[in-house]
Formats: sequence, structure tokens, C-alpha cells
Amino acid sequence: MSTKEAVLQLLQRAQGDLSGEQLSQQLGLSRAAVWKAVRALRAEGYDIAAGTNRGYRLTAQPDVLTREAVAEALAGHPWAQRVTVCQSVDSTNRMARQMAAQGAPSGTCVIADRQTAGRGRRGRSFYSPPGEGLYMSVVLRPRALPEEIMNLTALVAVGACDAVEAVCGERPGIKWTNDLVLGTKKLAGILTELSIIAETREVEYVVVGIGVNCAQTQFPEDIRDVATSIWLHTGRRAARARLAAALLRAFARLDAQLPGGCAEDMARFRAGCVTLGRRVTILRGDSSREALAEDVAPDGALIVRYDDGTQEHIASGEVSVRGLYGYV
Ligand code: BT5
Repeated sequence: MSTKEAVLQLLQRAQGDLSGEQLSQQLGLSRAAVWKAVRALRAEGYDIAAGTNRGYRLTAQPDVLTREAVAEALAGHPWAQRVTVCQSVDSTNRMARQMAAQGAPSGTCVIADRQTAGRGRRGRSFYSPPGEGLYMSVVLRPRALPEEIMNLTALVAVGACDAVEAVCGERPGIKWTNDLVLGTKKLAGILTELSIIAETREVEYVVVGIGVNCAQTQFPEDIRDVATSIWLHTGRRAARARLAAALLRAFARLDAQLPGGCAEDMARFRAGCVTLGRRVTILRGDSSREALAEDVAPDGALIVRYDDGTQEHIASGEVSVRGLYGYV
């Protein structure tokens, strides 16, 4: 055990304050070595209070994201064995796809503390700073044709809302089809990718990726107006390992109901969909057209009505839907 770990362990076990003298005596170290360890722990996000006469006290721990913490939160769930946690990866979706292509089973899950090239849809990027967000991707292997799982992203969104609500006490809304929103801002994005077996046209595997903003206090300029975090919106700290476990449980429940999912979940999608009843702009290539978002079809398509009275079912992936007034 390093000096730093030894100091941390004593601080975690202490009932009250520990003086520098006590720490150095118990560990057989110099006061300077203790101070150096305290400084290193603070740099890692541990809040260690120190008063002139009081000594040291651990007042807050960083939100650690380790395989052990996620497995503990999953408490014996069969998928707990299939979780990999990385400090840094380019994209958890890319990594999960690679594992799926090599035969990884359903429930294989890649989680990262940080992504260097987090991906959104159509080549967009997803801002994924360390320590503040949860970035995870799960492999699913439904026996289905692609058209039978058109509503998968919608079902994932419902499961993700359940998980966020369980962890932070507030239920996000869903911006059709793949964003979770708190208030009027984006809390999370979902990216579903699938691979198809050429000969049979069946789904080979699906990778469901989700990025949730947890502890950010601010965002870069380009997304400042659209993004929020659990911390910014609710003032609560959500332990990322608990959130990951809640998401994985939700996806396992969903996996058991594929293809199709249950009708009740699609009803919950419609009930939670903040896009419905709003004027939206449908962006298709270079063209854009205004419409009223009326409903969601059983396959997850958005049903819109244009001003000339015609109706259209819009499949996700094909177009972008923007609110006329702001992001939602
Ligand atoms: C998405 O795309 O929102 C899907 C994001 C999926 C991210 C997860 S993280 C784990 C897994 N591994 C990956 O590589 N990806 C998945 P889209 O609907 O295209 O939205 C992208 C847009 O959202 C960007 O163009 C920005 O405007 C905005 N954005 C980027 N980062 C954001 C963030 N952290 N929070 C809120 N908005 C963000």
C-alpha cells in the first residue's frame, strides 16, 4: 500500500479528526510525508478539511467509477461479470462493437470515466470529460430483423429515464427520439448502432450507448445553452456506479422483451416525450419544413402534421427534429 493509500485508509476509518502527529505516528512517517499524501489526495478530488488545531478530516470523496463499485451496486446480477471499466477510451461504443464482433455475449458492458472521441449521431461528437459523466455501451443480441427493433432507441430511453429517476429522484423528459432532458436542457444522449448479417438480413448485434452528464458545473461554449447535468439541475450528487448499475438493470429487463418490448413501455415513451404537441422543424439534408409533432407510432416513428394537413411518419436516423423555440 502506498503512503497515500495508507493515509486515505486512516482518514476513512477515523471517527473524528486526526492530527498530523497522530497520522505520522501511526504510519511511521514524517509529518512532511503525511502532508504530501494529503496534498496528492486533494488533487484526486478528496476533500480533506484541516484546521489549525483540529487536524485532518475527510469531508467528501470523489465519485469513483471502478468495476468493483459497479459490480457491488449490481449485487449479484448475472451481467455484473460482463462489465469492463476503463479510465479513458476513444469511444465506449467503438470498443463494445469491437468486442461484439469478436463474439462478446449479450450484456457485455463497457464503461469509461472519460472518452477522447465520444460519438453522437451522424458524425457529431459527445463531450465526455473525466470524473463528471457516465459513458457506457452495452451489447445486446436480439433475434430479430432490423425492422422488428425500430423502437429500440425509444425503449432504451424509457429504461434510462427509470434509471436516472431511481438515482436522482427526478424523471427526465424524452426529446424524440434519443435525448433525455431535464428542464429544457439535454442531460443525456443515446446512440444505438447495429450490425446485420448480410446473408440472412438478421441483426447480428446491437450496441446501445448512453452518455449522462452527472457532475458538470459548466459546459464548453458550443453546448452551454443546450446541456445540463444532474448536479446543475437537481443539486444532487449521483454516484456514477449506482447509475451505471441502474441503467444496466433497465437494459437487461428490456433485453428480455426484445424484439418489440412491451406495449406499456411504448405508452410510457409517449407520455414522457416532450416533443409531442410542439411545433418542430424537420431537417432533411438541406431542406427544412415546419410541422406539429402529434404522436409516436408503435415502431417509434414520430407522427407529424404539416401545415397543409398532410401527415408523415418520421423514422429516427433519417432526419433531425428541432423545436422552434430553443433546444426542446
Ligand atoms: C447523441 O447524439 O446525443 C448520442 C450521444 C451518445 C453518447 C454515448 S457516450 C457512450 C457511447 N459512446 C459513444 O461514443 N457514444 C455513446 P446526437 O443526438 O447526435 O447529439 C449530439 C449533439 O449533442 C452534439 O452535436 C452537441 O450539440 C450536443 N452535445 C454534445 N455533447 C453533449 C453533452 N455532454 N451533453 C449535452 N449535449 C451534448
